[in-house]
Amino acid sequence: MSFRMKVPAKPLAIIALVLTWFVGSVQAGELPAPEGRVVLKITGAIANTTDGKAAHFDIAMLKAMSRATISTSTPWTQGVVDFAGVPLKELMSVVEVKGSQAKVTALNDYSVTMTIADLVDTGAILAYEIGGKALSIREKGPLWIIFPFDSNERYQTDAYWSKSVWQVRDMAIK
Ligand SMILES: Nc1nc2c(c(=O)[nH]1)N[C@H]1C(S)=C(S)[C@@H](COP(=O)(O)O)O[C@H]1N2
Ligand SMILES: [Mo]
Repeated sequence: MSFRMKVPAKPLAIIALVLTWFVGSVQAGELPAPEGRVVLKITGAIANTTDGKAAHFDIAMLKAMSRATISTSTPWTQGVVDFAGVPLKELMSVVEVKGSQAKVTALNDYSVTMTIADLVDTGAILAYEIGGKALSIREKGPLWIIFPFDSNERYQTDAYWSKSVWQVRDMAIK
C-alpha cells in the first residue's frame, strides 16, 4: 500500500517559510529593548533576549521589576545599611535561564563563576541603591550582587564575599 501526499510541494514550502519567519520573529526580542544607557548584559543560555542574542537592560528596566531590600552589614560598608535592588531570582526568571552557571564580570574585568542556585536560592539581590540612593560607580555601583550576609553565617565566608561582585557589567550563563 502506498500513500502520497496530495498537497503540492510549493504551497507547503511557503507555509513552512511563513511559519519559520513567524516563530523566529516571536523568539527574537521577547523582552522590550532598553531605551536608556545599558547597564547590564546577560548572554548565553537564556530563552528571553532583547535583540535575539542577549538581554540588555537599562536601569529603568531593572527598577520596573520587583524590588527587594536587604538590610545588612558587609565587609565593605559601615554598620547596617539598606540595599535595594532586583531579586536575582526574578532577573533569572525574566531572561528564562537555561543553564546552571553564571560568569559574572565587573567593569574592571574582575569575574567570578557561580551557580545559578547561588543567585536564586540565597535571596541575593542585584542592588542598585544603598541607603535609598543610587549606587554610584565610586560606591561599587551601579549594580552590586548582595547576599543577606547578616541573616545567615554561611554567607559570611570568602566563598560568598568573592561572589559579591560590584560594578557588575555582564552575566554569561552556561
Ligand atoms: N568588581 C569587583 N568585585 C569584587 C572583587 C573585585 O576585585 N572586583 N573582589 C571580590 C572578592 S574575591 C572579595 S573577597 C571581595 C573583596 O573585597 P575587598 O577587596 O574589599 O577585600 O569582593 C569581591 N567582589
Ligand atoms: Mo576574595
